[in-house]
Amino acid sequence: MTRRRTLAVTIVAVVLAGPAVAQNTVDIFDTATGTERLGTITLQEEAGGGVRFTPDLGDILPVGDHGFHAHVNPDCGSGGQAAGGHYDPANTGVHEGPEGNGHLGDLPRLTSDGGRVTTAVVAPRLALSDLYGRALVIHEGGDNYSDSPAPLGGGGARLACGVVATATPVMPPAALAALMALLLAIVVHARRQAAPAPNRS
Ligand SMILES: [Cu+2]
Repeated sequence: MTRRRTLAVTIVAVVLAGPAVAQNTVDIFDTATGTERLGTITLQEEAGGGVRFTPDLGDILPVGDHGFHAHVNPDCGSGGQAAGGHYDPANTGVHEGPEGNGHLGDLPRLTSDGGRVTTAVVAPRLALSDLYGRALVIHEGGDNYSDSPAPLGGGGARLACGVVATATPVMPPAALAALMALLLAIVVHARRQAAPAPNRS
């Protein structure tokens, strides 16, 4: 195979493998014990912007809506209180829900029918990188996306919590292999170019 052909095949492989899709799976724990794992929430960046949260949680949440937010600190200790307040990098100081202009950490409510909680929700204003090094908190009550009549949507106690690791976005193995091959091809090409060309005088 010629060098040009190798390079072309490699580029096609990279394109076919697709862009690196950032994804992260967060273990969610009962704040009462801090150690009982209740399931997971998988985070995935949406192609058009925003982050999709796909829960896979046991029947631990009472039937109904539950406030769900990104809190500032990557710490679920002290019954979830160590997570601190809602993630609010612009210091808006207001709770307006996922579509509003308040806390960036205001996520869509999760809903439990008493069985497993598996319905995904999408927070349109977030990027996955906003969530690294934060905590996801699920509250006992619902969330009216307002500070009235109760602050922070009125969700009350912090039932469940999980820390989003500070991690590098995952690149699919196929894309990683293709990228390595491309880099190798570029290095080989550059070395051959650098070699003295015969009969050039
Ligand atoms: Cu919260």
